[in-house]
Amino acid sequence: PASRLRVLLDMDGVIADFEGGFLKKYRQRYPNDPYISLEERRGFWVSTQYGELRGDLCDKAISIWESKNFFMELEPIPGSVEAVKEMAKMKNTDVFICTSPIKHYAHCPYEKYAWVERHLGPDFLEKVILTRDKTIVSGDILIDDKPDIFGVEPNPSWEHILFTACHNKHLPASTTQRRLLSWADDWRGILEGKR
Ligand code: DGP
Repeated sequence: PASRLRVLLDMDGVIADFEGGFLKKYRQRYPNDPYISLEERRGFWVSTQYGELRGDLCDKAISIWESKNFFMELEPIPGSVEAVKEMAKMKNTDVFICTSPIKHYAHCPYEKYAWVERHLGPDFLEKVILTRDKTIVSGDILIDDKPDIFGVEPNPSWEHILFTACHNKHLPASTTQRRLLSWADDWRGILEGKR
């Protein structure tokens, strides 16, 4: 009997638009401060690049995603909701949302569940994995926009598929890391290739 394919999906940058939501709220809250357009984003950590722009902007950036309703009000990444729902209905396929909450826990974990319920439906609440270490979660594929995913397990079971985002699109093509360019790209082909 065919064994099941287990797909782990990152949330921020893959299903929910963290970068777009951040920039919009940052500009609203700090209209007189400089900002980094999505075209100019480099590196996974938003606060690092803002801190390089001007020292005080690191804490201002952090204040945005630590605010109530930041995670709740993120827009879906185009095509993500349709793709995740279709994927979850595929035969012999188990889909989990594997996301790292920020350490400021006042709002983020609650709002991530609320976002999943709102956009994907209550059944998906069964599929949420909150962890700061994705290497200890087993799966066949992890679709994630973070280029370097490390933790206590040196040999994770999943293949990391790099989801293209504003901050990683300029990284040189890797011979070891495959990419999913967007939800319009061939995610079905990637899944079929792992069965
Ligand atoms: P994940 O996408 O699951 O690896 O979670 C990473 C989280 O960190 C996500 O909510 C985005 C957020 N993030 C982005 N830039 C920064 C940063 O500079 N500092 C912190 N603390 N979190 C950041």
